[in-house]
Amino acid sequence: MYTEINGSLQGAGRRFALVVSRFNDFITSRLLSGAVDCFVRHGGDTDNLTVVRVPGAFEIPLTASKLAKSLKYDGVICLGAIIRGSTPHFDYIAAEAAKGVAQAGLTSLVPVIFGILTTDSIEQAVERAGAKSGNKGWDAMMSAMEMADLFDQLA
Ligand code: INI
Repeated sequence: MYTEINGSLQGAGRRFALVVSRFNDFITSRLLSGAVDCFVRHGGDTDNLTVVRVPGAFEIPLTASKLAKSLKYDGVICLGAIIRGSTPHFDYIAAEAAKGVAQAGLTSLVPVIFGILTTDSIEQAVERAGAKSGNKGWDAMMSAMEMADLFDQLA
């Protein structure tokens, strides 16, 4: 019989940092609302959340890395919106953001969650920020809670 380890979804007692980009704030503010709502609905206390604002998605990885390495948090959640339609250098920013967020987790060994939208249009971003395709901020918080509990079990 094998052993199976799963992370549970609980916010109680958890501390998370959220790195939120100001670029495309009309989207990222909705992602933040979704993440906070998810946390509270799973028993979390907003006093245990720290929100750090950065200019754009490009600045997210460095900031997430610093927060993760502080070891003050059970996880770091990265929220941003990179929209191709209005971004000639979309591919560079999107690639650096994805690579950098992964690296922040790998080098700190603290869960760092990718909640950065990369879409072709503003409409697609709106859909993923609380309209018809859910809210990626909510999803990111779910992943953070699951990973935090999983890492407690693996410790
Ligand atoms: N930053 C974003 O978060 N999303 C974007 O769509 C975007 N566009 O369109 O360029 C964007 N650019 C800013 C970038 O992230 C940096 O903040 C900037 O280049 C300074 O380093």
